[in-house]
Amino acid sequence: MGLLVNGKWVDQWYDTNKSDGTFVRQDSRFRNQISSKDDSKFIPEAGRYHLYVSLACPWAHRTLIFRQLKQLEDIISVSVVEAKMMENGWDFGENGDPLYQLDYAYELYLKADPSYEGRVTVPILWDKKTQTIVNNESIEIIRLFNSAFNELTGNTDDYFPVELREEIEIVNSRIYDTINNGVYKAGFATTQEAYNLAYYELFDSLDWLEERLSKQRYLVGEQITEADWRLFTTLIRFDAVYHGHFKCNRQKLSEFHHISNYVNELYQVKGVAETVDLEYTKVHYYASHLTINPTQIVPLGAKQNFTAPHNRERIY
Ligand SMILES: N[C@@H](CCC(=O)N[C@@H](CS)C(=O)NCC(=O)O)C(=O)O
Repeated sequence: MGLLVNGKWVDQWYDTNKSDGTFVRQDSRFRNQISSKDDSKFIPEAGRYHLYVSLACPWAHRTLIFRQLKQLEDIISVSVVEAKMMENGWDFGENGDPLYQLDYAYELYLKADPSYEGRVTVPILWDKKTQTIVNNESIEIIRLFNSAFNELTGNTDDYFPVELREEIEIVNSRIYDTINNGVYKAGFATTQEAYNLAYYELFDSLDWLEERLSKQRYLVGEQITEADWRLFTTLIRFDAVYHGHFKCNRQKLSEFHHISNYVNELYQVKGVAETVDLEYTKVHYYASHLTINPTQIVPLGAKQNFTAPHNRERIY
């Protein structure tokens, strides 16, 4: 784990903790859009873009789910980095990355911009034509997948409908701060106070969610929206990783009746189960974060069953 400084990779643990021990996430740098407007540098084209992901990463996982839901499998190619992220950061494995045979993701960032400084993160949406990063912010990549390629795929399913946007944003904002990023704030805290705060905020939000999902089937409106998928990728990892490794242990997710039924339902949406790999995910977290788990032992734990029958249709 490290970052790019002055064109060079520096192996260093998170430098992004404030002096009070609070984990702070760096903003993503590549923020281009794909659109068919005349002045657009990046236009929707089949075979032009490539997505680099880790199956462990909840942010990258969103983009993989949207690639499935929006039937982009033949339009956008994808490759998966090695599970472990050690001193050189994300690793492309023995054969290198499929486009340029590079060894590490930081080399791809340098290829996109030799002056890039900072963390090297996944997901990465890459343009094969201009050989650069289009976007490395999952929130923007899923919105782009939601609509930019509709004319090519004919799939017009909309997970960010105009009439629900305001409420989606309100829900997203609490979920991002206290759940998606909240588990990291608990796990990467370096003071007891910072951990306690993240823990209490996280479980307050899970209690709020449990209550909300006892009355409605999805987070916003009557349909699945991006808010559900943004939450799902954190929830599906909860018992396997965040409960133990990140010390988010007031209770397990499976002990929340409504939330766990909701997770099972989303897991069973067509195309989603094949984007989930909890064994790989456990190896990534437990074996890569040496400051939290220096022995790198990956706990065994019971196999989880997300396909258990649920009766949500009948509840509402
Ligand atoms: N804001 C980014 C965050 C992406 C992110 O932090 N990814 C993690 C993996 S879960 C990563 O690549 N971390 C490597 C590092 O920070 O060095 C997004 O949502 O796309």
